Amino acid sequence: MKSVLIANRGEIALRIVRACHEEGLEAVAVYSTADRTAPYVRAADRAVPIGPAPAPESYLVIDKLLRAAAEAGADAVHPGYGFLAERATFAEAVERAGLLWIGPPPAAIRAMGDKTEARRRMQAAGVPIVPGANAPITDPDLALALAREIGFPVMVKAAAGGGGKGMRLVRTEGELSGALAAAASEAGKAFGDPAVYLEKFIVAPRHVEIQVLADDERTIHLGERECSIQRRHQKLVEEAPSAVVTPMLREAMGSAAVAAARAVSYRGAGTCEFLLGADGAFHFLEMNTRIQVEHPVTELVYGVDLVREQLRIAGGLRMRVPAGPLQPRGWAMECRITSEDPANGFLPSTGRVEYLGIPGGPGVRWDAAVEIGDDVTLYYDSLLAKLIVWGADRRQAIDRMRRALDELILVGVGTNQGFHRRLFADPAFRAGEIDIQFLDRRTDLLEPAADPTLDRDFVIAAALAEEEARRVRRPAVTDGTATAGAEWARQARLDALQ
Ligand code: MV4
Repeated sequence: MKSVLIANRGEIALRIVRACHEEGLEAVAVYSTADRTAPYVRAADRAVPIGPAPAPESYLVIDKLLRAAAEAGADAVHPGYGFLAERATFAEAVERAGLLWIGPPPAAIRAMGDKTEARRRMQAAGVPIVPGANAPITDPDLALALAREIGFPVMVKAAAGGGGKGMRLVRTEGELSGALAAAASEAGKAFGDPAVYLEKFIVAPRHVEIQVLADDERTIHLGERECSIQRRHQKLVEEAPSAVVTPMLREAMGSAAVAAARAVSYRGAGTCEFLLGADGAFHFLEMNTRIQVEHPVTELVYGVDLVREQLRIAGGLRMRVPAGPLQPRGWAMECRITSEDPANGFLPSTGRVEYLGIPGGPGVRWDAAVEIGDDVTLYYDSLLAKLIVWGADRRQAIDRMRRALDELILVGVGTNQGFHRRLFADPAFRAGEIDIQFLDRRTDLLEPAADPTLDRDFVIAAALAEEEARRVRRPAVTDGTATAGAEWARQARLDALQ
């Protein structure tokens, strides 16, 4: 392996470019017209245009990606997350083209993508699953009999699902047949497969997931990530370790995740999602067969570069993780900074990043998709950046995140920065009293609040934008606005491309 085509964009594409360079590999970016001047494109050694902004005409077109790999002489493909990362057909097409697939075997992707097959395989491997059906259910009478057996409330889920689509909560017998029909119809539309099945509904659990890593010799786990702070199935904050996972529970969940990975002959990096009940019982939900957005918090507490290990494993090398039991060191937390403004009902906001003040200092990592002058559009997901901190313990990580959130200045696009500030100041969150319903209870944290720092930020931003204009060796900005500074920065990059 000498050259890696990155079939993705944004912060994860830049993350992969950096890992390639540390491994001595060439990085090939692909970009749509909307991403021509993006940071990940400039960081790559080569960049190949793959078409217009809409992802179905660029980042999701397998032929274009394979042609770009051939054109650039790449010999491997890293899919990142989202887009085509969990499409077994893409992995197979990559391998058929004679390229190395930097991901799990296509058969493992396929087995975990079918939720009832995954349940059967997990049960056979001794992985605790949520009580329920292990095959799709069509007959409402059989469904009722099963629901009575496992006890209400139950959940109807799409067999081809994941991430919350085609899911219905059923509290009473009378609601069951309607929910089966509704979920099947939604699943048919969303996944092209109307098959649904039943599970017992777990009340107010935490979402705790285990990172696994497998090479040709070993399958290991790198502990848990706590991902309960989410809204409408979009994670907003993740941390490692979890405040409620003891070393004993970590080993129990870790062993289950390793058994899950072995059961499908897994290779590379993957994640087993579990629901962790208030009683300490845990249940396998699904396995994500890709690198995840929140992988940095695991990297910081285990001292492992997960993307470099993915590259090594795909190249047939052994992972560089010491043998023997590993312990998390300290505490890491991540805030997803998105272009979703609570002041605007959490609708995706657009605009130009007029000024960006990036948090720094000890223990702070900034994995970003955007920089000053970039336009935020509605073509892709709303993730602008991940603000990640490490501290010696949870309290110090929280203090550091609050300091970093105070340093962050992002002018021009509405973001959820204010929400993160309120969350990290909240006594219940600080005490670790969270579960997947936390934000349903605490809608007060989602309310837009008058932010007294905003005016100050804007003044600072305008001044600093002028400095940015000077840094890129442009004539002095005369009107003193952030907009002008951003425009100079953007123009400087476009000029450099001529
Ligand atoms: C559940 C559940 C409770 N009981 N299954 C949501 C997304 C999909 N991956 C599975 N999901 C859930 N499955 C049973 N049997 C609650 C959820 C759930 C959830 C899970 C993880 C993180 C956030 C969540 C938010 C709402 C519901």
